[in-house]
Amino acid sequence: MNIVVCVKYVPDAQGDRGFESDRTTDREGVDGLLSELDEYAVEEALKIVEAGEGEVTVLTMGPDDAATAIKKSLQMGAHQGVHVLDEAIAGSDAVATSLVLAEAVKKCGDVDLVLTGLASTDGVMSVVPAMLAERLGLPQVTFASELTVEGGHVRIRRDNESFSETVEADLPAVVSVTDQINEPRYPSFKGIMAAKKKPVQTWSLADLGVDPSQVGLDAAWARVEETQARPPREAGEVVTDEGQGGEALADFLAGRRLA
Ligand SMILES: Cc1cc2nc3c(=O)[nH]c(=O)nc-3n(C[C@H](O)[C@H](O)[C@@H](O)COP(=O)(O)OP(=O)(O)OC[C@H]3O[C@@H](n4cnc5c(N)ncnc54)[C@H](O)[C@@H]3O)c2cc1C
Repeated sequence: MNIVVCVKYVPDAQGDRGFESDRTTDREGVDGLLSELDEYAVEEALKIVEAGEGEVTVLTMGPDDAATAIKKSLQMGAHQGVHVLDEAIAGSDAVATSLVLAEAVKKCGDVDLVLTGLASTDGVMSVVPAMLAERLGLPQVTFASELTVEGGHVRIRRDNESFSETVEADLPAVVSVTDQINEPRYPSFKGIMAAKKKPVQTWSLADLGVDPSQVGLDAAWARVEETQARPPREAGEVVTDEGQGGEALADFLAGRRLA
């Protein structure tokens, strides 16, 4: 079972995130890391391969620093990495991202399963997996909170508020997983040392046969027109309970039409 896991390098959500003058995400001004939701996809791939056989390849598209996302995945146990790195990619939207990732998956050769996170923690569009499946001509099943691979099929459970459904697709397939699916492992000391020797290939757009005019900000189908920082949170109202706490709470909720 050869699995490709798409992993994105994103600005740390704990940092003070901002935008460039062209309103693309500022990726230099704040530390980046492997998108936390992608750790679940890496963990699931490792579990599948450990229960049988095969290899896990992690694939990222992003600037130099995106190698950090590959490194963390290799430390967790992935076997190899692919980094698509090309200046023309900067400013790409989800449509262009899916094009580049699809061509990279094809170049990886015989792939049985493509796993992704539920969404990146920066763009949070949740559309790249579906676009990727369309471009690869593969079935896609999304939002998996449980996953089994058996006899050439992948079976997943999707949960929503009122019911759960079980969905099956033939392999190869593209599957996005939620943060309910597993508990991602921390890299062990052994894993950190082993990662240093694992192969990472760097591919350009030319290596993938992608025309640079199809990617980047100028080719984006959607543009961010305006950004506004969310106003800082106002200090809460403190009520000292001197016997009237319940009433004060009821008034507070009623005043906001919450009760
Ligand atoms: C309204 C809106 C407008 C936007 N407009 C622009 C714009 O004009 N210009 C611009 O540059 N950007 C724009 N973006 C951002 C851009 O579309 C995303 O950053 C793009 O990389 C993919 O979408 P996403 O990150 O939300 O991925 P999602 O669809 O949320 O990602 C799902 C999964 O796909 C995988 N994945 C996604 N991206 C990568 C990657 N690069 N490498 C590896 N795996 C990946 C990960 O596994 C991830 O968990 C916009 C975003 C929004 C929400």
